[in-house]
Amino acid sequence: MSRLVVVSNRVAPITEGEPAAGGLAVGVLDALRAEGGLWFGWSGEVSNDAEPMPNPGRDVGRITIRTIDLSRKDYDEFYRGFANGTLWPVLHYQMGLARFDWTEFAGYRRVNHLFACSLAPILRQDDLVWAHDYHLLGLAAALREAGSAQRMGLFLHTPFPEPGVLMTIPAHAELVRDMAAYDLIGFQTEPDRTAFADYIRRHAGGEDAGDGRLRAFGRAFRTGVYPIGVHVAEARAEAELPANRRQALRLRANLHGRGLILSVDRLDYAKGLRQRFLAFERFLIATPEMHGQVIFMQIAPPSRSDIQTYREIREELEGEAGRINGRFADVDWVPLRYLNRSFPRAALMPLYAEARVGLVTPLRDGMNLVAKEYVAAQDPEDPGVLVLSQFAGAARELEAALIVNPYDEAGIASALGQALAMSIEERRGRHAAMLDVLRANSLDAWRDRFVADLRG
Ligand code: GDG
Repeated sequence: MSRLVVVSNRVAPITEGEPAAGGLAVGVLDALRAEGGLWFGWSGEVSNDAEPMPNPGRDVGRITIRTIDLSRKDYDEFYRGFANGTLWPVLHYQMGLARFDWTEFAGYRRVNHLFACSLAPILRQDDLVWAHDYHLLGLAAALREAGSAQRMGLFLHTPFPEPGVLMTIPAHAELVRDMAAYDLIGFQTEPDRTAFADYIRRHAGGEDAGDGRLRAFGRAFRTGVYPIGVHVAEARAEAELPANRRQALRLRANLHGRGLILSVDRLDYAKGLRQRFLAFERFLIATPEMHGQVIFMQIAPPSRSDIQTYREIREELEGEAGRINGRFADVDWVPLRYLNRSFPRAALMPLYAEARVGLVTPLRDGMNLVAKEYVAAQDPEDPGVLVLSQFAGAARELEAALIVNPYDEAGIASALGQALAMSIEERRGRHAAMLDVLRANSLDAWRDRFVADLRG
């Protein structure tokens, strides 16, 4: 059987016998562990050399890890520049926060070529190449230029925006032409796939041959929808494991029976944290009887902190948290707990299980695994309520959540009231419906379907 070669911007630090950190890493590792394979990507190191040499390969069980370092110029133009300064905001419909610079776009393409030049010589003829995410839209095109003819697939973890939004990036045509060099492009939801197909038809002179097949730029390729999932039973088991519950028990003792609203997000403007803080404030204004009865805890590990827009959102949130607490706190109650730090994954699941409400309100999100983990971690006999943004990919599947518009502070405030007052029968019913969907669209199903379609 053909070997699986996974390419992602970062190769997650993995150690044999230890669980991996996040959704992508878990999904990729499962795939590689099952059949063995190669994982290729950036080491996370920025080198002082202008042209760093590839690092020596390393085997972890049946997985071979190959990494390259980036030069300072690559890091600035590719990673901080086009990938996270242009693509990330535009893919999340935040055009006002995006910048564009042709030099950075050239740097983005250069790094895609750098990946391709290091990878092409170690590829075997019948390898399957599975690239991940918005950093590598140009990898297949670069590999083809380097003479690689293997089957290549891309899974985009972010949303794909409507053509008018994508076209705010001056290099949109080059980007999409590069993407067409893949044999399979996977999206999180049908609207993402449709937006891409619309662009191909209306702006790239291509055609839609039906059944996800597209033709453009002299190539035929496939698109499909593969909603990423979670390991459902594992999340619940981790939530119940005594060794994981240390923090959760401390939290419970400290809540004194107050209802907990919990949010967990990388500190990113696309996650809608500011609007969420204001919605919580709106809730406190509207329900004085809940003062002293409820606590909102926001866990927000810092992310991409060397990018200006990310520093700004961090300062802004610190200001808002202080202001809201200053306005409402009492001698024995502080309504908002803002934790600007990360937790071990194992400790997160029991924290989800403690929360009466999981508040997940991104402005846009490809999927949002926190929403799915929150549901999976609940006790089915006494589950909490998920309040979920209509603009998270997860809302396409988790229809039994309380669906809100993340820009509607009053709407979120009212959903919080509804969630906190919900009867146990209704909570159980909604939770069971969501659990069914999570089981059907598990992380295993995501990986197996993508790899099977890529094998084609
Ligand atoms: C991208 C897309 C898509 C969070 N805090 C901690 C921690 N986490 C873990 C969560 C979850 C993961 O990180 C975050 O996943 P999300 O899906 O919520 O968001 P992104 O990071 O933006 O992921 C997204 C995803 O890719 C997969 O395709 O769903 O739309 O943007 O698993 O649990 N993990 C640990 N400590 C923390 O403090 N260990």
